[in-house]
Amino acid sequence: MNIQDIRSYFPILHQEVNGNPLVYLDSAATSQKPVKVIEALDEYYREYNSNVHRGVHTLGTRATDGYEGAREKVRKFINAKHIQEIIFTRGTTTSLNTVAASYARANLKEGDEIVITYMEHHSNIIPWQQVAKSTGATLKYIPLQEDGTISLEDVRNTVSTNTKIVSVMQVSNVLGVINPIKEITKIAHENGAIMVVDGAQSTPHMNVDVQDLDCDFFALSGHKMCGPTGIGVLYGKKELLENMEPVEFGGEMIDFVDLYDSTWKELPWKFEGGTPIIAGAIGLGAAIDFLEEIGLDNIQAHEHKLAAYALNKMNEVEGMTIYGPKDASKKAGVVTFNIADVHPHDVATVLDAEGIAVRAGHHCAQPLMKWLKASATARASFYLYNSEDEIDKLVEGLVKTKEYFSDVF
Ligand code: 7TS
Repeated sequence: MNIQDIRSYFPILHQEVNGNPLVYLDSAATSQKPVKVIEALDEYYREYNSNVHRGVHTLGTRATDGYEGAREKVRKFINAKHIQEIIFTRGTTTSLNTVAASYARANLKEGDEIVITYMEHHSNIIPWQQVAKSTGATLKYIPLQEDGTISLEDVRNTVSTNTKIVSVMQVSNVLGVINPIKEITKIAHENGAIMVVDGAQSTPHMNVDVQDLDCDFFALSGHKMCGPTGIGVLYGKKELLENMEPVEFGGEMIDFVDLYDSTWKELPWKFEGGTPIIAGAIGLGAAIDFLEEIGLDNIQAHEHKLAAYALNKMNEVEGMTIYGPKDASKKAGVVTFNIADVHPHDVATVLDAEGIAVRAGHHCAQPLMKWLKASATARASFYLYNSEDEIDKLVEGLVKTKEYFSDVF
């Protein structure tokens, strides 16, 4: 993987921010977009913008082919068995909410349990809190080990035959931890529960095979994997989706509408009410082509190298606290940290003046922050276009930040 070649595909990277070359280390929030994706969107709007599944006119047919072609690309990308199992949504948040609103509300009752972990993103916590409130089910948390990883023993101790849903992120957006989803799924199934996976941070960075994981639902966001914002996917096993009610009702998702009752289209369209996210899906398809050309294995190996390099270099900075596993082999390309007593927002502000973009805050994981005993942290997240040089700049920036604040106080 030649990093200069890779960087040349991302026009946004070639600019100065505050008088310095941009160092973009916030890809866990959203990734940058390669020319291929930008051009796919441009081409759609310039040449064949049209609604889908409607008419017979040429532009409409081309738009429908583009939209449905993108679905097949997603199916292949995550190795789903059937095209009907791929539902386009607005993103991971919408996908998880769909499972909660449709499957969970219909199937859970008092005495049932939903099991999640302390490291989940808010979008994999709050929908289950709401389900618990409305059905009387109980929400339970799998605890974390000292280094922020999950032990299967703790999974076995938390999941029981009362558990109906286990929902776990595949990769943590804060700790970078990669969770053993296949093994957790096995434990869920042994107890008669279904397995939901938040794949927002895994699909951009590693090969995902939903059949091999054997999970029942899987959620992803296009914008984190080089695609446009506003498009995501809910994968669900066909036999489950077939028995679920839609969450949104209106155009596109109906078969026949009478005065007092209606019937739904077949899968996957019964879950795609209204004019779908046509440009977004086509852009996501182009992003998948791009990622597959580079190779997810190559991307993961590159990020792994960057994470190891960053952990090493950052640990040398005095006063540095790094959260999560210190062993890079257990991590994706995310390093979350605090430096001495400097507030992470101040860290991010000083780094921004150097052209370095990192995120500061609670990262939409307040229960995890509580567990880490930190009100907020700074986070550097890497992707295929980042280099070791950029990590050197980050480390220089962190040394500067620390010196600046120790002079002030
Ligand atoms: N799940 C995980 C693990 C995430 O990291 C995010 C977004 C989401 C779900 C929600 O995805 P969305 O596309 O529906 O918004 N994470 C972050 C982040 O870490 N910084 O900004 C957004």
